[in-house]
Amino acid sequence: MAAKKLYGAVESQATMRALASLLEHEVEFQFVALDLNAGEHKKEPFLTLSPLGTLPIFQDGDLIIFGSRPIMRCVSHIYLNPKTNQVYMAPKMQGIVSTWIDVEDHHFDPPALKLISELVYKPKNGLPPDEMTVASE
Ligand SMILES: N[C@@H](CCC(=O)N[C@@H](CS)C(=O)NCC(=O)O)C(=O)O
Repeated sequence: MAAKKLYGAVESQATMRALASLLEHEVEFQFVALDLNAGEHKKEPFLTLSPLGTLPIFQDGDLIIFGSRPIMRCVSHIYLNPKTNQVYMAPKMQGIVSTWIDVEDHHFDPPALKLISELVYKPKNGLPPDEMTVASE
């Protein structure tokens, strides 16, 4: 069994972010698919790995990281790949990168997720989008 594991769900966009980073850095790992609908991620042993009960979770030996952005940052530092050139070594540049990762996480992602839900998933399931929500985002 691989020492490195990504626990996630194929329908989770946060899992896809972590997956993209691992693949981009050519890391060998085992993908462990959890059943979100069955609430597998809210039960042990996963709750110990991810106390907020969210996916994805990355396990690399004794290192456990939850949250797609922390996983991406960790992967890009541990498995530094000169080809992808994603890591700034200069502390000032790291500060700037942290700022914009935070902005994306808190200001771009939440409205984007609402729009995806209204404009992609609802129509896919035969439901009309909520025009008020779409307009407000
Ligand atoms: N900011 C977190 C969000 C994690 C998150 O909310 N993941 C969703 C799947 S995309 C999840 O675990 N949902 C199940 C739940 O919250 O019960 C990240 O990027 O990893």
